[in-house]
Amino acid sequence: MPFILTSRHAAHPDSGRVHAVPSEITPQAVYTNRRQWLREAALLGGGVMTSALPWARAQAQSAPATSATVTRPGKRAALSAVRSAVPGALAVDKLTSYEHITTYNNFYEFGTDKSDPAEYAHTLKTRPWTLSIEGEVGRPLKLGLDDLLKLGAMEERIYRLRCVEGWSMVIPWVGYSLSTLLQRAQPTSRAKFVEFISLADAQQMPGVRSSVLDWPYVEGLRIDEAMHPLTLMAFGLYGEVLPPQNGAPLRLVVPWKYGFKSAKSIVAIRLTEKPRPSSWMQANPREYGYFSNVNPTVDHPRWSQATERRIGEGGLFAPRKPTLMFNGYAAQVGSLYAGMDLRKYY
Ligand SMILES: Nc1nc2c(c(=O)[nH]1)N[C@H]1C(S)=C(S)[C@@H](COP(=O)(O)O)O[C@H]1N2
Ligand SMILES: [Mo]
Repeated sequence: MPFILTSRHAAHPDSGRVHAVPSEITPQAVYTNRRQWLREAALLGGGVMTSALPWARAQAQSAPATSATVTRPGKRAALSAVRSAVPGALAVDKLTSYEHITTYNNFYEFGTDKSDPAEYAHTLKTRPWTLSIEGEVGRPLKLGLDDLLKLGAMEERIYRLRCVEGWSMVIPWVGYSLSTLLQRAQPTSRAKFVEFISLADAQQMPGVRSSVLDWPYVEGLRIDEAMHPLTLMAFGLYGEVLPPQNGAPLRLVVPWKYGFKSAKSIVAIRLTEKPRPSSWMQANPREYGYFSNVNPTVDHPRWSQATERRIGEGGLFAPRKPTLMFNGYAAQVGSLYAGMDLRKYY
């Protein structure tokens, strides 16, 4: 399915980004399997398999992409990972510093200032933690954090994060594709949408006593978006477990959508036949739609979305960067929206 460029997109200076690099043209299954195999070979090290196949070892060693390279700058527990082989999962942009990623946050359950989550989220108790997967599934699940951490192979994914407010970061997440988790629950044929529900506990989260949003924080994706390999269940960043302000112990990351789609501190995932309006849609239906794909050609009613400010790069007066269609992930996700009017479905 080709991604249909409207004349509006074609006219935009960023439209040249709607292309694929060779690794992304290789059928994904082939590419992923090859990388997976190389990774397994690398993990086996001097074991039976590689000594039986000396060329395999040489190949594995010449593939530095198999182990994570981002070093730990914080003081939290390590969460080791391999470099992701999912096409598009390793942005080459300069990483935003750990300091900026963990002190400039949106997490309204802890207050509405950017500095509130870093200041107040230490009261969040992340163990024990249970995630429930429910609704249109053959096998409803209740999973504890230790089970969740073991459920899939942890990958390092370097994603751009674009907030609807017009700022962006580049974050090295650690986690695995949401599809790994959803498949365990065996979605039924009626599962068309997926809801993500964050914890809302006023004891631990002072912001939940305010009425800025209807709690719990709820977000949602169409099932094909949820199953896309780039959609990440994140447990860590910078090679460590998530700090509370970034949505510990597990949060969603959907890199081609505005940041608010990526719900933090999730306690339930519900598969449904019909979409449910998200917290932001309820708060302001005129300003926030269901899809919220990053799109430089569709402005927010109160500001332009054509450009963005990269946090940590030059401050308020630095030149703004052009915002990319689907946040630069058009080659990977554009086909999900083929034929859709992205002005109408914003
Ligand atoms: N539960 C919950 N999830 C949330 C939010 C929130 O307020 N509550 N804010 C969203 C917004 S607006 C953004 S930009 C990202 C910010 O993620 P970060 O602080 O890890 O960069 O989280 C999103 N997820
Ligand atoms: Mo945001």
